[in-house]
Amino acid sequence: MVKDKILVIGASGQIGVELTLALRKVYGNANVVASDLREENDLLKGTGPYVSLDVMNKEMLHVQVIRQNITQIYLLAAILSATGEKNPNLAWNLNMQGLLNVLDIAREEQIHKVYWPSSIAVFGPTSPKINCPQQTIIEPITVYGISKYAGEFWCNYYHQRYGVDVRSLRYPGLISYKSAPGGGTTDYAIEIFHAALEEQKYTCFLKEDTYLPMMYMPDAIKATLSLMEAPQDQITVRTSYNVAAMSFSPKEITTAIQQFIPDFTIAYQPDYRQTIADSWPQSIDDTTAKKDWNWQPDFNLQLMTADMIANLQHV
Ligand code: NAD
Ligand code: AKB
Repeated sequence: MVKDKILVIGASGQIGVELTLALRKVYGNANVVASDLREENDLLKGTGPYVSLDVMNKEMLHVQVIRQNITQIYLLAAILSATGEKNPNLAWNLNMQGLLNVLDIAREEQIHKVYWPSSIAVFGPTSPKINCPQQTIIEPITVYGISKYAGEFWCNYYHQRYGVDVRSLRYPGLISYKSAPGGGTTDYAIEIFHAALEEQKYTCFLKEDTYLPMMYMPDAIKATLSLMEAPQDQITVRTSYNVAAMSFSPKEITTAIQQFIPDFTIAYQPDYRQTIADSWPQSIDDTTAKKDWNWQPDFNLQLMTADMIANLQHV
């Protein structure tokens, strides 16, 4: 049996750091090559191989895939929703061309599996707000959402036409304490913890009653590994799976944090990100993921808040 060798692209980012460490636990440190445009994240240093790589440089990417005998690729390099609205062309180019480069190389080199995340940002103002279904009206209004929607259909195309085993999840906003978020609309749900612990006050860029789907990073890692380990015949969605864990507003997370930090206060100063948040669903229906590969989250708002505060207090 051929031993799997994994390339993680965008490994120094919010998800990349934790996913690389989790993959190294499963596949062995030497078998998971971390790569990024920026320098190696401190948490990855000394835990396994690292290469500097630009996913836009297809030739360089191809060379690395051959040189390192790569059999699986996890593509995490992207520009997220808030940064994407500031530079739509850059976001479109990276989010699309990066994916097409990976899919082409996967086809040519017969890579066993590819992972590429989509987002709840594929949905737009005309999608159902509550328990947004797997298949529904999808009319995104951000360049990030448009790139995710197009990307989902490229994944489906490469699977149908060339047999590439590419799998995907529509992550909600991800909350983590290990690595910093990278320019999303849901970043407030991470900033709020740092501000609560450091200054006991926070000014939120979304309104108090803005509900969004969210997930704690350990659940996101669990979902990713479960999806990638599932037998091929259990994967019925080749665009991207809805996954859900919790949904809350800035007001609700403030109340949850006040259980631990009673003096914590919040103020609201909504900016351009409010329009983005208002275009997304408030909650997600993930019945198909539950049915196909037994998806089940472990963390709700209360458990996530307790774990975030406990871990950040020890940093
Ligand atoms: P991030 O911005 O924290 O990390 C992305 C990484 O990609 C960065 O380290 C960056 O240096 C790297 N990168 C950028 N351009 C590159 C290039 N040309 N070549 C190689 N590397 C490059 O993002 P993240 O939050 O870790 O998101 C990872 C993926 O998950 C993205 O596709 C994102 O859309 C998706 N996602 C994230 C969230 C979330 O809440 N974090 C939610 C839904 C979907
Ligand atoms: C963002 O806010 O852009 C991301 C996402 C939900 O895709 N966190």
